[in-house]
Amino acid sequence: MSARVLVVDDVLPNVKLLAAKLTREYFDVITAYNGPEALELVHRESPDIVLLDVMMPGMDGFEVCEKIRSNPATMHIPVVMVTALSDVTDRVRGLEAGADDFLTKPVNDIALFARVRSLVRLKMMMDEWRLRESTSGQFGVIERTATLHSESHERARVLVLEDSVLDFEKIADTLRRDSDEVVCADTGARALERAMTEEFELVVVSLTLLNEDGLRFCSQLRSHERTRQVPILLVVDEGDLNRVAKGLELGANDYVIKPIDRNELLARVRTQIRRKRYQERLRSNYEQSLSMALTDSLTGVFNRRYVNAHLPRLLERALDSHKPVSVLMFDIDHFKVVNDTHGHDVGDVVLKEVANRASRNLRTFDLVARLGGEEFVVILPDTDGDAAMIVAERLRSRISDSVFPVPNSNDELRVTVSIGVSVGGQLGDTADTLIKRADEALYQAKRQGRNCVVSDDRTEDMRVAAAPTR
Ligand code: GH3
Ligand code: MG
Repeated sequence: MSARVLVVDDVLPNVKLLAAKLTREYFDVITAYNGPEALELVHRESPDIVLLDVMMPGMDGFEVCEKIRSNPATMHIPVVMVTALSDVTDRVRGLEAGADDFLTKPVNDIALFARVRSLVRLKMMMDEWRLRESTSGQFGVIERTATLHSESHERARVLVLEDSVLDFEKIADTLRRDSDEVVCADTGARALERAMTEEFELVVVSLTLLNEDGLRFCSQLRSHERTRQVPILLVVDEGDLNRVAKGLELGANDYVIKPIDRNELLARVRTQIRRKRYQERLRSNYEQSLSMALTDSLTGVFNRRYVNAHLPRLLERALDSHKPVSVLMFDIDHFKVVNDTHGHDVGDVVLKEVANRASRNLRTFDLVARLGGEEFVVILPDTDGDAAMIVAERLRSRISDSVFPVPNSNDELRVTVSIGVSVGGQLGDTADTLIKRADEALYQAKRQGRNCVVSDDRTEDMRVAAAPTR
């Protein structure tokens, strides 16, 4: 994984040393010697991560970090503060300024590289989600997502794997300040069982368990689909940085060192929970807008865009499997009269009910779509002309045989549809020709007096040829 790292420090040898180490690990390094220069590079070069010194003349690291965080164009870039300050209050101040981590010089190389890699990996994943969300947002159906920093961090459900009652109590007591619900498990097996059956927004894993290695549990969490995305925060003894590095490689997101400082724990937990919620929001917006882009908002059935994408694929498959695909095209008869007599709103209700009746009377893998206006299409995979005619006839009668209630009135409506049928799945059949043939058959049905089913000529020929001779 190659990534661009911005190293910021006012002391030249510090920059050189860190840059050399990172270059040796194949990172692409850029450097800045003061706050304003760092901000300019952040804008111009959009690095994947910033390693930021805190004490610099003029603008210090806290301020640089706050500025990066307050600009929507740069707020997603991970920032690690690397500093001679070792006071817990400085560390908490750094985390509160929005830093993802706060490392004290001299920095352990293994821990640093592992940290950089895991933050860069996370950033790339988030970038991917943001990109997808913004693409899907171009369909204009979803309100833009709030920012990472406007997410709430309270009332999370947290699972803690810890076998020391004292340590668990300290963690739980701290997290309850944010009204979190904290659940304890004292073995990896019990923790895994709960993680697989319940929802958690964060898992805290102690690496100081007496009888087992907490990293095994981390690796199990990452290998199951259900728990792959849950953030993991490690709790480690000082001097155990090699295992921290291993944990970050395995996919843990962050760590705190014992003895735990409550404010630091809280700051790190909040970051993880916010990020998790933000990511969930991006993902659900994306999925929602995708489904909205492919469905008809009035009736909830698929739209023309989906048919255009899906029918060609069904035809390809039909060619391979030698199974036909049938298309029913139907249109409400004299729908204009419904609108003119009862109003557009009642017209809409009729459209919904027609879509409903069609969907309810088909197999689950058949597909109903509204092409526009009062015109619908039904696609029936693995269905020949005879079967398609039976389905079409059933559909026609389900719509015409029982009346449609008119909302807010005692009136009832009788609605009928005309249906055209075509069958494809042979070489040369395309989605366009199949739909066109069904459309021509539909036109014939209208001419024959409406409320009836007609198949197109080719489909009719195939049915006659396939019929048993008497
Ligand atoms: P035919 O039997 O020949 O199909 O006659 P028709 O009246 O159904 O056909 P025509 O094409 O003349 O009229 C279709 C009407 O459908 C006109 C249009 O206002 C109405 N319509 C199209 N889309 C919508 C919609 O989303 N809601 C409502 N309520 N009406 C719609
Ligand atoms: Mg019509």
